[in-house]
Amino acid sequence: MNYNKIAETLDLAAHKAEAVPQISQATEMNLDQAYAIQSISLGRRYVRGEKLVGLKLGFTSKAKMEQMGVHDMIWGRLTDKMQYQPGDAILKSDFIHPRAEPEIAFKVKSDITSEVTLENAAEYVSEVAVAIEIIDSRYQNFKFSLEDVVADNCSSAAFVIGEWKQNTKVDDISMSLVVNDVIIHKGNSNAILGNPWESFVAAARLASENGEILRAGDIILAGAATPAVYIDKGQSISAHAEGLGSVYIDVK
Ligand code: OOG
Ligand code: MG
Repeated sequence: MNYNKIAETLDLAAHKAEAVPQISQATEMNLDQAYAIQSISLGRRYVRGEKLVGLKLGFTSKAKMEQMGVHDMIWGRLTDKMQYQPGDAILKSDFIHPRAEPEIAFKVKSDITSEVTLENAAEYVSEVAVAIEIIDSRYQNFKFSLEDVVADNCSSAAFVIGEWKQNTKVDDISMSLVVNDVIIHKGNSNAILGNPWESFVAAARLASENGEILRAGDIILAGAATPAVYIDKGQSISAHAEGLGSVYIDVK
C-alpha cells in the first residue's frame, strides 16, 4: 500500500473541498495502517504551517455510532487552522458536505506524562467549555468504514469553543444543537462514554500510546452527545450545554 499517496489524496480532498471514493473500496487497510495514513496526512498540513492544537475523539456515543454505522471509538488531530472564534462565519464553499455536532471541550492544564484516570483527570484540566464541531468527511456521500474515517483524520474540519469555565460540571448535563433557533437534537453529556471525563481519560491514553504528548493548553473534544446535522449557507448554528452556556457560528 502506498501510504503517502493515500495521505495525499485525503489531504488534497480536504484542501480542495472535493470528495473522493472510499479508500477501502480499492485498498485493503487495517486500523494501524489507517492511523499511519492520518499521521502522514497531518504532516502535510504541518508543512503548510498548521499547528497541532489538540485531539478529538469520535464515536464516543451510541447516537453517533448508530448514525454512521460504525462500532468503535476513534481519535483524530485538531490544528489551529480548524479553530474558529465564537460568532465567526464559516464558508460553506470551504467544505464538501459539512455537518455540525454539539461537543464538550477540555483544556489541558499541564503536560501529561503520567497515567490519567477518572479519579485524577480533573487535576489535568484547567477549563471546560461547550463547543461545536464541524465534521466533513472527505468521502463521497459521507460514507466510510472505520478504517476510512480514521485515515481521513476522523472527518475533522472545523471547531469553535465557547467561553472556557473553571470548576464546572460536565457530566450529566443536558446538551442541544440548534439551527436558526430550532432545536434539532437534544441529549445528555453522559451519552459520551457514560461520562465525558472518560473521553478525556481515553484521549490521554491514546495520545501516549501513539507518541503524542498532551501539552498545557491543548484542546480535547470529547465526541458528540447527539447525532450530527448537515448545515447550509444562511444558517446560524449553536450548541448549548447546561451550566456551560452557548456558542454559535454562522454559515455563509
Ligand atoms: C466521524 C467523526 C465522529 C464524533 O464526535 O463522534 C465525531 C464522522 O462522524 O464523520 O467527530
Ligand atoms: Mg465530533
